[in-house]
Amino acid sequence: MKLKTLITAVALATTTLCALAHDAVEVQNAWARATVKGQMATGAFMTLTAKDGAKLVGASSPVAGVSQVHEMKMDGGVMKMAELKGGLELPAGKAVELKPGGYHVMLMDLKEPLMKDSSVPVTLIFKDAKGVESKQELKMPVAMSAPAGMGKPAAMDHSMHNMHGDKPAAKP
Ligand SMILES: [Cu+2]
Repeated sequence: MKLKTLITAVALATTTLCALAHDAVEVQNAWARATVKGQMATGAFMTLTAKDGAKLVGASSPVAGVSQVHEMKMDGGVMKMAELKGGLELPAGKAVELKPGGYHVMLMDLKEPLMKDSSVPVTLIFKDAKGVESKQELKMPVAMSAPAGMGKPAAMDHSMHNMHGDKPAAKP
């Protein structure tokens, strides 16, 4: 499991655009928002593509007491967020974006601040069409805001190959 985590993390940090073909759900552009001292919660963001369709039903992280799949929406003119009780639907082959202001993985009860330029382990829990649960371990880079180049359509242009020129966040 350790090795797989490392490979996933390095792949995320360097060649995010290359499909992680062995996983049922492809994870791209993952990052978590850095926190300041005393801040108890933050969001983690990414683009998920489930080849055969799946649901993101939960998450966990050693740095957070509670991790939930959240959505943000307008409610009577006020932006509110709440747990997506049934999980986040990932239609087959369709990229679903988790981003600030929309869906996100909420890390709560933080045990330590998330330092900018570090990385945070997050495990995503998926359910496939048959209801079979699978887990995917990631190491997400921690940043103040979406790293440059993220949030654009993946196939936009070839300069995207260099968008993760930053050093790999992974440590064994
Ligand atoms: Cu939230």
